Amino acid sequence: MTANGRYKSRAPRADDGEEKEYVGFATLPNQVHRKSVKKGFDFTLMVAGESGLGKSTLVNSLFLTDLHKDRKLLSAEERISQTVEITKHTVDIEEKGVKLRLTIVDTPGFGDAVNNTECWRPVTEYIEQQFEQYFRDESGLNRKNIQDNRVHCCLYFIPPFGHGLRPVDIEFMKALQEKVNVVPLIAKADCLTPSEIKKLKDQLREEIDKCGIKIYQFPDCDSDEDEEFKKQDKELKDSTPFAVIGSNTVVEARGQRVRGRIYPWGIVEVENPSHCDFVKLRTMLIRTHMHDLKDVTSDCHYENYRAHCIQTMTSKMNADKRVESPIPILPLPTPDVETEKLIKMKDDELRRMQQMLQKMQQQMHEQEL
Ligand SMILES: Nc1nc2c(ncn2[C@@H]2O[C@H](COP(=O)(O)OP(=O)(O)O)[C@@H](O)[C@H]2O)c(=O)[nH]1
Ligand SMILES: [Mg+2]
Repeated sequence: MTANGRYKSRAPRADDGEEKEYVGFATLPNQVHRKSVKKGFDFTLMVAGESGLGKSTLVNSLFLTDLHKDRKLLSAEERISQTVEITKHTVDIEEKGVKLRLTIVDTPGFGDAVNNTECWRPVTEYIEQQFEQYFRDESGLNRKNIQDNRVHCCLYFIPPFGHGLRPVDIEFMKALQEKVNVVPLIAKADCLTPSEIKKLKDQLREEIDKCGIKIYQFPDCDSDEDEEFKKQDKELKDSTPFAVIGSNTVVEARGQRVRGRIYPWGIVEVENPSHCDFVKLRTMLIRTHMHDLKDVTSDCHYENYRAHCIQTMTSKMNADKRVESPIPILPLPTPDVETEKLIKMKDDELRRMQQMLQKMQQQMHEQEL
């Protein structure tokens, strides 16, 4: 655990030689308690941004699996009618005896619709639904076996063509920032030269700061860490927002088979650190910061949601109490079946909420002791 209370683990040295064959989450046990190893890990990664920026391609490249092979192609009409349709793919992967249940939440993206006002809403709603489900499960009876579907990280894709953030990017990230760890990325970095990438990164960092967008902050490095680790950490922080390239094709480069894109003038390699920050992103997500991303999700984003829920429930109950009238009410006409059903549902809901609240208060009380 670091001084600021967040766990971390070490990224492998460049000479580990594992990068090619493994995704790399076998190092996860270093990040968390060994007890979790048997149970496995849940991690949910979301991608968001304009359509066509390479989101689906990148997640495929990240986890060496074709998550979208079953995807059916939509006709032009279907695509126009759908503004944002969220799809969820779960893969169970096992590496060196370590199980990872990885969920990718792909948002086909905005930009297809003429009007992009509030295009972020389905995405934030999705995130909140997962919180809601978790909140219900947590207050239920089977608290030991909760499946954690909360979104731990959202990669937000920024187009490489513009000159910085567009109003829609600012709005989108701001809508997400209190609910999820936002990691901005420069998409399709092969469209830019190294100096253009540097310029765009500087500009984006400045704009993110100026607009008050709260992106995921890498935890501080402890002062007693060795120099090599500090260097690695600084490099990671200096590379943000990561410039990435995705590809689903394996090509031959320098006598090796690698993921890349072939152009008339040469090959762009996804996993070549001098071509883009793909490896840095994958290392960050899987090897070094997965646990911190989960921690921040649970301790900040979910806690905010939970506190808000409890507050709403308390005020609703107080309001209901006040409405109870001391004056005897005249007998009402017999309600029809539908109305009776509705009243019963409302009653049940209220009872559930009261039970939940009591349980929460008891838990809070226990924690305080
Ligand atoms: N030049 C370039 N093209 C890419 C990259 N990643 C994906 N593409 C291409 O961009 C198109 C859209 O990709 P897709 O992953 O479906 O984008 P999505 O709509 O954001 O999910 C496809 O033709 C991809 O081959 C990249 O890094 N660079
Ligand atoms: Mg897509």
